[in-house]
Amino acid sequence: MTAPEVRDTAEDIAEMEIRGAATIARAAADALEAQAVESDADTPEAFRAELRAAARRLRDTRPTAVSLPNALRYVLREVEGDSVEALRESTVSAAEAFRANLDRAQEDLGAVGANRLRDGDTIMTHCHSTDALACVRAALDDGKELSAIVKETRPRKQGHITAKQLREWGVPVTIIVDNAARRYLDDVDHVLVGADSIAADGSVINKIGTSGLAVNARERGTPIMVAAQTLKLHPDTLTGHTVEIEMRDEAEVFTEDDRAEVGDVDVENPAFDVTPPRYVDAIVTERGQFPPESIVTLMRELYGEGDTEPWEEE
Ligand code: RI2
Repeated sequence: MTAPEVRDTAEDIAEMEIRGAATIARAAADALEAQAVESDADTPEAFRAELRAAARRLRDTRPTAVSLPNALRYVLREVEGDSVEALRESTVSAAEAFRANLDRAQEDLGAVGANRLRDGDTIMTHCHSTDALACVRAALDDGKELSAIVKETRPRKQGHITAKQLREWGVPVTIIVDNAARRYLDDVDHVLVGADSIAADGSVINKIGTSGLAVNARERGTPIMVAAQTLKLHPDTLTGHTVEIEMRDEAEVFTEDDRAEVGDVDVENPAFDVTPPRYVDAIVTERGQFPPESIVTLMRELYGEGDTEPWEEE
């Protein structure tokens, strides 16, 4: 059987009810745990097969944020035992360990990122990233005062989530539309964004619009800081694979009414873009900050050269 939580989580990730690379990873680990707890498999083989099927279902929801398959790999590789009960217990403790690591990584990353932020600095944000906000939180906890220019982030306006969080923390916020970013870059001390995936060459895959922002920021001389825990490192890129960019439904950017008004046009709605490493000043992780070109060393240390995926059929 497939646990209802697996189906619900998969749907919620696909619909972006659950979103943000780290949050998706946590939800995936939770769903595997639910699968293990609710499984009625009567043999270890059947239990493992169900868990692999659940992982495939979760993995197939969105293609770009590598935190999702990295979470599934982490949990599945810890599953061990000769009985259903032992397998169940090991899955539950793997999910618990995964969540604890995630929390710790984000806190440690925040402390590193906060060191880059000075009292009185203004940041510019794009989309909503819990890793990026962890840096702000840690800087505020250090007693620094910050203000923020928050890009709206079309088409789904996740900038509003960032603005709400920053206001709850007492940070003064100015919202701008995405197209206004360059005009405000001279007023900004740091561009601070998250990442859905980091490639072996140090390219940053993040919400559509990040690359244009980074190019503009470089041209204005504004430093670009990417907050990304190591869960965002994409191991497949070590062996030459590229990161798939999710194309989302056109209805997010062009409605039926728009079509009736405008006529027959093609619509493209990429969710992410790729920022080349030369436009990024630092990638901030829980292991310290790295120039993007050196991230490959950390990736190799943490993920090796890759092997068969634990959700493939045996
Ligand atoms: P955290 C989001 O993608 C944004 O691109 C954001 O920068 C990134 O995930 C990382 O978020 P989406 O799920 O893991 O909104 O830092 O498409 O929370």
